[in-house]
Amino acid sequence: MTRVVISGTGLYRPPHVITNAELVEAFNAYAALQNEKNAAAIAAGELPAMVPSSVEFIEKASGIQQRYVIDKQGVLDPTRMYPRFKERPDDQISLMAEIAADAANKALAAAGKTGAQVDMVLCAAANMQRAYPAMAIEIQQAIGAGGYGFDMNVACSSATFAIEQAANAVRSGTANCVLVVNPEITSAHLEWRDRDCHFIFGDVCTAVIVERADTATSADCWEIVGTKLATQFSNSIRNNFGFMNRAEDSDPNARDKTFRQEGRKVFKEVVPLAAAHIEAHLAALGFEPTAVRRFWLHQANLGMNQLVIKRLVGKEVGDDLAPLILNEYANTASAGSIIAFHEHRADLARGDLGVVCSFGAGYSIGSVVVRKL
Ligand code: CO8
Repeated sequence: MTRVVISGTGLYRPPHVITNAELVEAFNAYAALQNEKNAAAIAAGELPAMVPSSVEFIEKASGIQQRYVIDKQGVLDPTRMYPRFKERPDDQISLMAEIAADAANKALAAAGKTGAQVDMVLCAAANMQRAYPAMAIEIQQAIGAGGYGFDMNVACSSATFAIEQAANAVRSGTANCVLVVNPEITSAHLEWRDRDCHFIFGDVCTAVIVERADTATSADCWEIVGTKLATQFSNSIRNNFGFMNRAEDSDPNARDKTFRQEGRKVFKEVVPLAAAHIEAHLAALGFEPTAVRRFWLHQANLGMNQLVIKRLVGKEVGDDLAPLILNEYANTASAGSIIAFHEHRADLARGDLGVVCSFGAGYSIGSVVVRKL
């Protein structure tokens, strides 16, 4: 069978940082404005007063210390509380394709490939900028790729699910060199005015080159030993934004049209699912979890990742086994585990085994077992 490798990765990191202190200051200013505006209704018991957020809570509950965003001013403006993007004309590259091309070109350079050698583009992300044409086709054009492209969305598991599609396409011969790209502009679909979740997400884009092992020239190749995907329906993480909103005469600004979740429930339900998934995947390939040199896990919550690893290896372990990037990037939806893989693999040796694993809305879990060549 054709052996398939990941031969390069790339990362687009937005120019602006929002620290927890800045975020909380903006949220609390927004809450004070709302309480002032609704003072009479609050006094009459018709509306609850908004409660301030806190840096201590955010760091303790999630491990997040800051996040990168494409636009900072709009998010931190207490009279707005979401990013401000300029609408672009149809003949200009779209924002999502622009950041995707940036990450893609970096991944191509790392893999020693040109855009023209790519014959399949998968744009895999939790949100797409528009309905059509597919983002992947615009990205295909931006990097000068041939073949074909399409979009896919499995929320936080989009990247791992796309890596399996890429590996299968290469194995079956329908593609030779695949770009998987994950432009996550989460700031546009995060409810920055909701204290329960305003701290969770950040913007970023990751890219991965998946190709035949016999065409790969990169000095940093990772054989895809196996992939395993699983989904199980849940309403615990949900966003009802969609093309039928207008026909339903629903309020486009209603709370259910942006990200919402029952965080504690997700935490409790997903930790055992993710640990069992990884364990079963490794067992099917003939490996014990203790044989794994590194786990590049989905980056939603520090405590969640610690628990998944504890279930797998039976003890508390440090950052070396499962490096954390969410302290710097926050939750970047499908890009999180790929950022961890991108930033924390240089120290591994030939033959080392690793697992990239995502988990999130759906629920969805995807694992990719890799070995350094
Ligand atoms: N400041 C101060 N206090 C707060 C705040 C705040 N900001 N927020 C909540 N509190 C209070 C609550 O009111 C509560 O108070 P009380 O005890 O008096 O009722 C207390 O703190 C505890 O609240 P929670 O139970 O909500 O807090 P948790 O300890 O559970 O922490 C977390 C909340 C951090 C959200 C945590 O539950 C978590 O991380 N869960 C896992 C979530 C997860 O993994 N989600 C999946 C990721 S999302 C995904 O799959 C991608 C979707 C697509 C992306 C779309 C882009 C936008």
